[in-house]
Amino acid sequence: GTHDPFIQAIPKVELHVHIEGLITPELRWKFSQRNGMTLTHPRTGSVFRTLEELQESTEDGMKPAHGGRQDNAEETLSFFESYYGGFEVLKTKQDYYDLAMYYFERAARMNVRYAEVFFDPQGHTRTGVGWEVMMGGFGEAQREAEKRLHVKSAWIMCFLRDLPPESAMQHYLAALPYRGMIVGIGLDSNEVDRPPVLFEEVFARARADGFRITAHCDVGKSYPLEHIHQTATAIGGTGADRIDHGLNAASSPETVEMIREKGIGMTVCPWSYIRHQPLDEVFKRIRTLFDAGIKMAIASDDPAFMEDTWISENLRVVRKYCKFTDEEMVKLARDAVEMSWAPEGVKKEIL
Ligand code: ES4
Ligand code: ZN
Repeated sequence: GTHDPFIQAIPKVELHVHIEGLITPELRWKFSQRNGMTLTHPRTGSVFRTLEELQESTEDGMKPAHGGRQDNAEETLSFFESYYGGFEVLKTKQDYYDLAMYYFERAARMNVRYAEVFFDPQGHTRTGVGWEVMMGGFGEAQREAEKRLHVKSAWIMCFLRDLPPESAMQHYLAALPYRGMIVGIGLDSNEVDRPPVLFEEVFARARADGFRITAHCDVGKSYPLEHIHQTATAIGGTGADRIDHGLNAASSPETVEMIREKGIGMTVCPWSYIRHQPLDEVFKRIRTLFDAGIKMAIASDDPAFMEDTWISENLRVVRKYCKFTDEEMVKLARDAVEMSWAPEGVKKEIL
């Protein structure tokens, strides 16, 4: 996008970006080529013979069916079909390293100083990748980024809520040897009929072990307010430390007050919502939550699926449509630092 010196100059903390949400068709093609793989359509089984064919099937991934291409509607992949397709091409430690470095290089250029990056281990183990390949590659990139790019980071391990809670617990236990890299536990993937309390056992265990907790609510559309209530008050025993998205809270003054009173911060990724919801409604809700005094971190989510929009583009769009003043933009940037789970010394460096 166009360069904005004010936004560029803000020292940034990124609290909501999925490492797998960075996998563009170009990256997918590059990794598949070097791993000698053939890519196929997940439903029709037809082979993608060129990058262009792959791009054709994924370009409208996030758009609702009626907004997508009409000529090949049944071939067009849904967001989750495209997203999980990206996991298939990651095979080696080098792949994981390169993907993470792709993020850190981009982050450094946007003046991101610290990032808490989501990863979905269940999506990797089901394609046959081992923990040492995945965490080894991520860890090497993380150390290199801190040293060479001055971008510090930590990982948030998300559980796929459309899989059984038992799978979440198995992955939690398997991740414990890597706990030094992991600052928190999250919940993502398809929210339909999957309330957060289904995963209470693993959240309670994680909290007892000293991990921070967050969960996705209302991604792209409104799900029951109950999911936000469970996240804010119940999971991990007393409720999560943060809520990812959760814009539907703005429809309930009692919910807004409860989130504010508990000091729970929300990560807000405007480009994820404006694909599905009317622009004015989205920004009215963000304004309502901000004006109520809820701490908020503007973030990226899945740049590869949202027209290559990253934290800077998300900051730009809230500034424009919420009419945030420069002072309010600075408040947002400071909220992100305060909401982060970075060591106090790292927070002080950024503030
Ligand atoms: C996701 Cl629920 C959801 N929305 C967008 N991106 C995601 N990555 C994993 N879960
Ligand atoms: Zn997300």
